[in-house]
Amino acid sequence: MLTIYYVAGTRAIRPVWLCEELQIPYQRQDVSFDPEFRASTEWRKINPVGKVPAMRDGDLVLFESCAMVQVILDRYGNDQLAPKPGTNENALMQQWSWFAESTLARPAGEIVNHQRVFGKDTVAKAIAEMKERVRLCLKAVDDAIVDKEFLLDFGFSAADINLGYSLHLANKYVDYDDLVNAKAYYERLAARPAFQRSII
Ligand SMILES: N[C@@H](CCC(=O)N[C@@H](CS)C(=O)NCC(=O)O)C(=O)O
Repeated sequence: MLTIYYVAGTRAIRPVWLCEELQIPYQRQDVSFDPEFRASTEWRKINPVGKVPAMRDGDLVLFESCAMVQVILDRYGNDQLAPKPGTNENALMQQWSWFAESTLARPAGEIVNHQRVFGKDTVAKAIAEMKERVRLCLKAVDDAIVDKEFLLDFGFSAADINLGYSLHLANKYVDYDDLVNAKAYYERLAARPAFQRSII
């Protein structure tokens, strides 16, 4: 049985959302986000840098949420939610998935980390700089989604799941009501029943 190690609000939402969209069997195992647990030998065997999420499928243990999304698609996707490998549409799915984690979620995640570590001693300039980086990404999404329901002409895909989580994260820290296309796109994604099931 596919197991997703889950903490609410984290990138565990991505693989859980995908399983819910695909309607495949999986088990959600809630784990602690407590730093002590994440530093434990037990957890470090699963995620060597003590982050969340992780996934187990038989002998396979994985960290990195977007890799989990791709592996679930490859193993259980049945050709759904992803354009054929090698096509331009698939290339765009890869592009937006990498963008979601390595370009948008990176500064958004650093806002979270910075606030968690420094508490009331946060460096306002550092937070402002990271918010600017997030805004730049949100503007790119806003421009890309004009007159489109989802990122790809293919329709709803794993790219929307990967980016949807990053928007969910950014939404908590950066105001982007003025980016009406990006905002409406996030609201469309957030209204999906499978997304709703992934956040509770
Ligand atoms: N690129 C990793 C990022 C994992 C990550 O940063 N997870 C956050 C929660 S969403 C975390 O565990 N943060 C704790 C920390 O960095 O100390 C992924 O996509 O799985």
